[in-house]
Amino acid sequence: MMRKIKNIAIVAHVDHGKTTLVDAMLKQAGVFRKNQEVAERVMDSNDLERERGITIFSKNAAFHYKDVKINIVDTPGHSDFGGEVQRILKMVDSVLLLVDAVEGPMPQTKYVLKNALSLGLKPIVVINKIDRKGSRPEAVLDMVLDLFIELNASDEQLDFPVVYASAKRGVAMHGVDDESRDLTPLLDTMLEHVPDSEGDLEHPLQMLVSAIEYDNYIGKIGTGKVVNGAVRQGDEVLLLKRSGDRILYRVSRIFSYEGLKKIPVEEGVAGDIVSIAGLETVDVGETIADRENPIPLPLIEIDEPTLSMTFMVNDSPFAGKDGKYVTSRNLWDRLQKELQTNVSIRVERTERAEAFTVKARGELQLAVLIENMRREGYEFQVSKPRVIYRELKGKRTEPIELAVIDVADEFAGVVIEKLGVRKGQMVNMSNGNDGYTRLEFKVPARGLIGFRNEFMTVTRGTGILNHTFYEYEYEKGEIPGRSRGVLISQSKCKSVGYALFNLQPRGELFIGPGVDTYEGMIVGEHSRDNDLVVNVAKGKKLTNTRASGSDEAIRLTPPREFSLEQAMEFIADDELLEITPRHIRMRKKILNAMDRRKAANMASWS
Ligand SMILES: Nc1nc2c(ncn2[C@@H]2O[C@H](COP(=O)(O)OP(=O)(O)OP(=O)(O)O)[C@@H](O)[C@H]2O)c(=O)[nH]1
Ligand SMILES: [Mg+2]
Repeated sequence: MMRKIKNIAIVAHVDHGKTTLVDAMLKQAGVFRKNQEVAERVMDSNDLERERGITIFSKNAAFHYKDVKINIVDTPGHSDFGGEVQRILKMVDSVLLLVDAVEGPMPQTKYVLKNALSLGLKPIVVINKIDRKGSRPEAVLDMVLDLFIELNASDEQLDFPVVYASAKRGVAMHGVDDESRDLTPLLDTMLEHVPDSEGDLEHPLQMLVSAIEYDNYIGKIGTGKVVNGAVRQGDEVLLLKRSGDRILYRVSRIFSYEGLKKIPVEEGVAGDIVSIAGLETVDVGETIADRENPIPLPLIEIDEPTLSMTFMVNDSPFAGKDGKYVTSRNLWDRLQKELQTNVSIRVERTERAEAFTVKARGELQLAVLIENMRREGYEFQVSKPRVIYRELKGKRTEPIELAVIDVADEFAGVVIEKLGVRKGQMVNMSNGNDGYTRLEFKVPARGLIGFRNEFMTVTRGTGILNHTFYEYEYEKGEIPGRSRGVLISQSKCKSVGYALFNLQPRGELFIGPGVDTYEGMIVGEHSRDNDLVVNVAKGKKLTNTRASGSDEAIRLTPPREFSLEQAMEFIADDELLEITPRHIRMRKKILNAMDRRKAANMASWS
């Protein structure tokens, strides 16, 4: 007899507890051996995921509950990866919509719910983190209901089951005040409400590829749901490409999911989620079909990128000091390799042989690529990210984001003012709990680049800013860039504490003593709006041979540190980020001060 299968994705805003809930399910379903050491958030297995504490790639797992095989897909909550969630939804029969019992629905909750509803899925709502201080499950449930209504849910969809949970404690219940020791109420709700994944076994094979990965030994692997029919190892199948091409391949391996593992199997049958190797050119959204009777499934649309950045060979005076891969050929090949598995980015050549354009859905997506590359030993430079404009009826349109902001009441005014300058339009304002105000804005993506630093300053680090792509609209007019200039090193030298001390009144420094700098390298932010060239090595008259930087007499303010994303947002159009395995430096595009002045003059004449 065929086993029943149910395919479910967990979707939510970032950090609402998806991966933690999958942990708890797998544990309680007996996927791990007794006493086995299991890392927290075991599905976040990638290095960057563990460091950042967020999910970047969606992942499959499977467990058995009361004779049903449940394929569960953990998805990323950050808005840059929304496109991935959109694709994953095509391989499941229902979703668990998680909502944080304190925060309530957030921009990405809306995005994933909108997509799930439009595919006709009937979500199960899970109000999570009810153990948190400030938890307000009833109010949050009301907000979720409003969201369903706003998104035009059908009557059937509106009639959603609700489960309350603490993923962290591994408990779930039907009523907020019910006693519970485990996730049984949630699992039972899943069995009852998620339709069985059925397909027609007699029908010719149709499998929709929703995700791809690359394995060094077996090559490209496509993962997705077998919608109809069956596929066996060694079968010849037709790959129906997005381009319309049809290519014959032999299936070399098939895997099904058990726990966290991919298990080699002889065949994949209708209803199950499987991974298939042997189709060298397989891509997301394409159909793997029967060779005699190929019938394509509807293609999966892929969101167009909204942000672009130039990646170029490192030509700073320190080029080649720590990188293993430094040539334009290395850079191009690595970017091409990225395209193999990352469907939402684009890579283009530019008129310069050593520079390439990389387009993506957001800054985090670009930052993840950059971070991975520097870990692999690449050295290169990138420009400030720019939004991608589009034409509509002969006029320019630009990407608009929907931003949701939670701030203490006293900061609401200044945040509204700052976003006004950035052409933000307030669409909603409401009082949350505990003296917090929630503000909702439609704001050009262009206006948000670089805003986070400022936002953190004006809210003294207490504000929460979330945003997600909303739509393209006609261009909103000029938005001012960085309001201050930078401090620039005048020559190749090692910084000296005494010199830095004397520079402190000029602005905020980004380096401490003993740092190698070069002419044109940015070492701080000027307190005025113009750039200033400074000498970071000007020592006191050396009367004895005291080591630089160890002067006890001077007190240096700790330098401002930047994360990669902060640095990407900070730089201006005439500046670059130099990325090496060991350093991230900011620099002027034109390193020499005289040359910069000449270039500026030329620009003002033309
Ligand atoms: N108090 C409390 N904390 C929770 C609960 N569930 C998750 N968390 C915490 O919330 C944080 C985020 O949890 P994750 O499971 O990584 O959230 P996620 O939805 O997978 O996040 P992304 O994949 O990045 O979108 C972690 O610090 C968890 O420990 C819960 O039920 N109660
Ligand atoms: Mg996660």
